[in-house]
Amino acid sequence: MAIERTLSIIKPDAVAKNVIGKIYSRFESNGLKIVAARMRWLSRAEAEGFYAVHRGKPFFNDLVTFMTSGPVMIQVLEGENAIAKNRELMGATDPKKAAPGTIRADFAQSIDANAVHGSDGPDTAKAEIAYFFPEMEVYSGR
Ligand code: RTP
Ligand code: MG
Repeated sequence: MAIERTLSIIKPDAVAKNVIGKIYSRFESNGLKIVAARMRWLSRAEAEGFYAVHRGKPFFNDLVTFMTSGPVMIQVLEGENAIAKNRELMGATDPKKAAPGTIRADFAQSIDANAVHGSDGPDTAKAEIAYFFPEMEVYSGR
C-alpha cells in the first residue's frame, strides 16, 4: 500500500477542550506520523481560501466564522493509506452519525463544531498541505 500524506486540522472546539494530545495519540497509535505541525489562529481570508470549494453553500459563512473563532492545530500526517485512514479515525461529518470510538463521536458536539478536518482525496491533500506548509517544513517520517 502507498505511503501518503494528508492534512489534518484540530478545530477550535477541540483545541479549547484541551484534547490535542488525545487526538495526536489516536493518530500515532494507528500508524499515522506527525511530520509537520503548527498552531495558528486563521484569518477570515485564510479560512475562506482553505474552504473555497464550499463557497456559496448555505453553511459556508458559519463554517468560516467557526474556523476563525480560536486557534487551530494544523498537521501533516504520513503513513500507509493516510488519507482514508485519517477519515476513518475522524468519523462522519455529523458527530451524531459518527461511529463509536471515532474522534468526532468522542470529542465533537455538532456538525459545525466537529473537532477535526481531514483531506478527502489525493488532490485535496496535496493542495491543502501546500496551503499551510512549504515542502521543506514537512519532515518525512521514514
Ligand atoms: P472537513 O472538510 O472539515 O474535514 O469535514 P468533512 O469533509 O467531513 O465535511 P465537508 O462536507 O467537507 O464540510 C466541511 C465542514 O462544513 C460543515 N458542514 N456543515 N450544516 C451542514 O449541512 C454542513 N455540512 C458541512 C462541517 O463542519 C464540515 O466539517
Ligand atoms: Mg471536507
